[in-house]
Amino acid sequence: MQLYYSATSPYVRKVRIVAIEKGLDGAIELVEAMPWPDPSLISTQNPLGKVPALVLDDGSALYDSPVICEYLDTLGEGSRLLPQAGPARWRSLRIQALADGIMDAAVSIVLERRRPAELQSLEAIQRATQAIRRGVVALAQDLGPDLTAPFDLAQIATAVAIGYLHFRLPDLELGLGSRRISEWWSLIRERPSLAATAPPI
Ligand SMILES: N[C@@H](CCC(=O)N[C@@H](CS)C(=O)NCC(=O)O)C(=O)O
Repeated sequence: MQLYYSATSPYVRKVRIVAIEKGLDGAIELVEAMPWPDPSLISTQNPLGKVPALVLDDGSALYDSPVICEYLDTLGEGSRLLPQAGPARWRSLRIQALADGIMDAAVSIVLERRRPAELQSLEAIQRATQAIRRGVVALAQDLGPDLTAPFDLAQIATAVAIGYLHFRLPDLELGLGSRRISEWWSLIRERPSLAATAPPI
């Protein structure tokens, strides 16, 4: 399998953490395909021009990150990262959607800030910032009473979202605003799959 990736994408990081946690890291070749500024390479695998895309051995490609994560979860070793049925599955998928939505809002701020100052929309930045603030509060509630619960897809998505806020928007101090998130973060931050996929400084 080949993973078309960029080193700073949080969606790619989520997929790579899942691959490591499932013991599949060695089965995946990384192909760098930076969508900015040139989406031509990634567009050969994902018509939307976005990383990640996972090219399977039969030449077909999977995207986007929730689909790839679920696919890898069916292949790898160990217990499932995404429960297969029932309320636990819907809870995990909801938390992943929340974490991915926080990443979407954070990426939109990063892109807005890259525009010339006179073209930036303060309103768009504030709207996305509020969405992130609400999202982080909800993620903290979703962690549940047991902070040592298994590192499943919900926790992986949460960790990647919080990590991306630290990485790209440290000035907004959005990621560790909640004591609960801070406590949990200090428990999981040394995990090898997180360390191995940390974005370049
Ligand atoms: N929902 C997608 C989001 C992927 C995404 O937005 N990737 C960004 C990189 S962080 C990208 O490739 N953007 C290029 C573009 O929007 O043209 C997923 O979960 O895979």
